[in-house]
Amino acid sequence: MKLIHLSDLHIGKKVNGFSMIEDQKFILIKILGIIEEVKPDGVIIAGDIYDKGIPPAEAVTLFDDFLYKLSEKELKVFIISGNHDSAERLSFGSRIMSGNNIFISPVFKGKIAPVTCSDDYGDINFYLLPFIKPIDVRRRFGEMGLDSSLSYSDAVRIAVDKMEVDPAQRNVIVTHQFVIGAEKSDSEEPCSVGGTDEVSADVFDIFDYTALGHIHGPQSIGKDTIRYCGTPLKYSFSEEHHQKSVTVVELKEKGNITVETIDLCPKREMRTIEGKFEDVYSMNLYTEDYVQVNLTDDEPTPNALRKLRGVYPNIMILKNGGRSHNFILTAVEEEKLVQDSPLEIVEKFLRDDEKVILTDEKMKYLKEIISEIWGAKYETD
Ligand SMILES: [Mn+2]
Repeated sequence: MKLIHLSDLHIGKKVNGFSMIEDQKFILIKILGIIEEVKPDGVIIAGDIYDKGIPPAEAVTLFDDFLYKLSEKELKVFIISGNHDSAERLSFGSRIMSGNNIFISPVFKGKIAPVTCSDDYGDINFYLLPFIKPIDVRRRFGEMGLDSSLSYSDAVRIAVDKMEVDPAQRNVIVTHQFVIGAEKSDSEEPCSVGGTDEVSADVFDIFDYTALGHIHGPQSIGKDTIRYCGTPLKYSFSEEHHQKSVTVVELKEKGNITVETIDLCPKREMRTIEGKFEDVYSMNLYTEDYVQVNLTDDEPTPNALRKLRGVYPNIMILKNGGRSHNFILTAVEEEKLVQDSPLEIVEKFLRDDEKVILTDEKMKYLKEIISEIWGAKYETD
């Protein structure tokens, strides 16, 4: 049985204020192309389908379309909810969809029954474990007398124990947790202080393949068969050197399993450009990539963002002014700045950068000056 393992689509996500929907649409089409070629028997999506519990309409439309195209193929789809999803909303209609070979984890209620499929080598059980917290396990297994000291590791261990997995068969778990040893990036939900949300990899020892979601860089933990496939797109500059991919898993007879990857090429890359303003500006390499520009001049360059946008229309972050000024502005913040009135801008600057709150008297004085410069339009806030 051949499987394609995906996770962390985060459909509807904004990165530094930029909507990723066009990039997501593009990459999902690429993924459908890979599926067309590989002809898997199943597609796994290991959580964080959406970026928000209540995703924007365009995100739902895009995912609905993707799911429909998957359903037209001869394959099964296994989906779980991640920490970014609402388990209830994601599983809407799931009992109906299971009739069309689309299996979505219901809200965690305790014992998980597998979805069993078969191939020439026998049965394969798919356990769909949605993202869970210790509190979910304590609530569902009240009779065990678990208290607030229950760790993530033990919570997931209990959830797995209750599955009563038959080790003689082939078993796949789809899960969305942070496994100890995984290398993080900046676009995951901030992890708990001191790593309390970490789960020990040995919890998954009983499974032939552990299809993980949650961590955004593709990586295996300890062995090939405990694996994060990673996001299909880069969602932060900390990921600029990642090679995003889909994971292809082939299970033959028990114990015979191969794991490979197929690289994904995005519509727009995400990368950092560093140098003096004149050099960066005159490179004249027009690109629609998402860039962060670090200007290393000693002094900030006036209107740098506006000028650079001619060359890098999708500039996301500008670090302007080298060591002496740590002036960081995202493009969206600048746009907001243009819309703000001068009074709001001065007030914000004094409050955030200088830690000064204006007295009524000073505010009045400031308004007078602003109105003198720009006219009566900005007299009131
Ligand atoms: Mn995620």
